[in-house]
This record gives sequence, structure tokens and C-alpha cells, in this order.
Amino acid sequence: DDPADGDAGVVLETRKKTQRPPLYKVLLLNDDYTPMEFVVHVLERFFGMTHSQAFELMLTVHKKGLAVVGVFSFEVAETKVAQVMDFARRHQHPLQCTMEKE
Ligand code: TYC
Repeated sequence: DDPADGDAGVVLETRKKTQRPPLYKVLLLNDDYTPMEFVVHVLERFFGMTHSQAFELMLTVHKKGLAVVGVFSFEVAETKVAQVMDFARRHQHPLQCTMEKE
């Protein structure tokens, strides 16, 4: 890069592209048996939603079949899914929660 080379001092960009950690969508799936109030409670308890936010998202899942509940790091998403699945199982509801890379 010596200006005597005739490159007029152009410095090539060698910086790597900024690395962001991969994010994971946590999805809630509809089913015919889990009570609506239970789903609302799950969303309040594990995703910090207000009652009206939780009710609205529950209805979206009920009508559309599934919805994204939130987007998290791998570790947080994995924990949320495990908490929801364990809570549903303990209450004998077939509620399903999964995660997928964004
Ligand atoms: N479809 C359920 C019912 O009619 C309610 C429901 C909503 C279940 C969302 C699961 O993720 C779900 N009782």
C-alpha cells in the first residue's frame, strides 16, 4: 500500500462482517384439547406477557394453527420450550411448543 505503488493509498477493507449470534423462534402450536385459559396462563408465566397480550396471541394460534411467541438465543429458547412442555405435561395437556432457527 505504498503510495509509490500507484494505488493512491487505497486501503482494502479486511474487516470481517459483524458476527451476530443465531436467533431462534419459539413457536406455539394449536391443538383441539388444551384449554384456552391454560395457554393464556403459559404465555403470562413463561413469556412475561400481559393478560391481553397473552389472550391475543392465544387466539392467533387457535385461528392460524401456530404463532411465534418470541425470538431468543439458543439457550433461552431451549429453556422456554422445556418449561412450556414440562408444564403442559404435568397438567396433562397436549400443548406443543417448538423452536426453529430464524
Ligand atoms: N384450540 C384450543 C381450544 O379450542 C385452544 C388452544 C390455543 C390450544 C392455542 C393450543 O397453542 C394453543 N381449546
